[in-house]
Amino acid sequence: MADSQAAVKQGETAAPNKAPEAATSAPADGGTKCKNLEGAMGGMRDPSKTKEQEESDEEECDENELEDDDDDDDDDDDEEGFMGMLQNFLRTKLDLGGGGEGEKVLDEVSVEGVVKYIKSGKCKNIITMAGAGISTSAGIPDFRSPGTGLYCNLEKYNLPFPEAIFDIEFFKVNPKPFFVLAKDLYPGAFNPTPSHWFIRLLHEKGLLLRHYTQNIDTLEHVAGLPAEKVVEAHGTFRTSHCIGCQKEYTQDWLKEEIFKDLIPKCEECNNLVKPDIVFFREDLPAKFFELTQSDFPKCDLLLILGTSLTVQPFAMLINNVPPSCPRLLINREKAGSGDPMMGLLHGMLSSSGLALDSPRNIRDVALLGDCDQGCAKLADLLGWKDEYEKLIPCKAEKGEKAEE
Ligand code: CNA
Repeated sequence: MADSQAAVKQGETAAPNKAPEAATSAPADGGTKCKNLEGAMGGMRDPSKTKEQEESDEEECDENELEDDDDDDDDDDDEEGFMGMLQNFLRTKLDLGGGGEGEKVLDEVSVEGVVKYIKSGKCKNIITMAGAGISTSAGIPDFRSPGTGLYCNLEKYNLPFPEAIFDIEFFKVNPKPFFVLAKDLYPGAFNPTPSHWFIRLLHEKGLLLRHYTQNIDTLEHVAGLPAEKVVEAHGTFRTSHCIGCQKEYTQDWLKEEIFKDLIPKCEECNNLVKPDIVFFREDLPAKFFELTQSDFPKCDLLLILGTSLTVQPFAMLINNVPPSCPRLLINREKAGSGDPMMGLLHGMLSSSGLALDSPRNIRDVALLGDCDQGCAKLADLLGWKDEYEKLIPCKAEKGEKAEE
């Protein structure tokens, strides 16, 4: 993955469950410091650094920025992307620049209200935003679920804290846990879940503007979503690069190394080779910034599925839809009510994110529980049950057998 695209990095607003040793185990940063601090503008903190380390990094960052002319153009584009997100956020939340409170488009702020809205034909540009929760029923653990999430498997992967597995600085020092996980989760070993098939059905119905996913398991592709409909915000396993000389490697080459239990090393310079998935503190793909700019203003229904909405900048996208756009969260827990921008705005705002519990809520709905069940309920209420079940291979098979 190119290290030159975006100033906004992947990171978390909160870093629960950090082991104290995590604060000292990460190495001194080798060249990504400026970007880390720019990432911190989104309210993120580098989980492995102390405040003192961050301050000293900031000083070095300023110096590096003065020297680093080559990156200026890219940085300008990146800033535009980030500022666009910020402007949308402020327009929505502070009523700056027009629009005011959104119009009420749901007759009823409920799942039934959302279904009625979809059925009315007024809703034509649905964006889906997904996280690890849409893939847990395929057997891929998320980070946080009790009992199954990576939080509960720290010993298996020899991790000081769950996010370390996707932390670029941790990876440079100890890549083994990542490659053990990569073998466990390697694309091809899992099948799409009913939630993936529901998103595919939205596409078949001509309603899906774009699917934004934080997942790296490629299951939306296996479910047949065309590549142009999918934004893999946190990258993909399809290509890999040497983290030193940037030589590109194919998925087959990487797979062979991983399945031989080797740590993939560059044939040219012997540095580590890493799949192009975005680790914490790395750049998100340029496609993410380009498409969010054009897609979110057009969105007329946002479906948020299986995500804790804690990883930035992905999580803050929920604020980029128009003020009237309904937002439906399908998740085991209420997520997204916190304010991802508070770190930046230093308390200027009292609330943001989903307004699920606000008396002024006119558009946010939560369908709490299992994603697959939530999608099945939606399909049912929408009158799409038969089509939906025909799309899901195991259900379709059962249906055929029953007919025989
Ligand atoms: P997360 O922070 O682990 O949150 C998952 C959310 O989904 C939680 O709120 C859970 O309660 C909820 N959840 C879990 N299972 C279900 C279910 N069956 N039905 C409904 N809700 C459920 O994961 P996020 O995606 O929010 O965090 C983003 C990280 C996780 C990204 O950087 C990913 O790359 C990373 N990740 C991806 C995968 C994958 O590709 N499948 C797996 C694990 C982690």
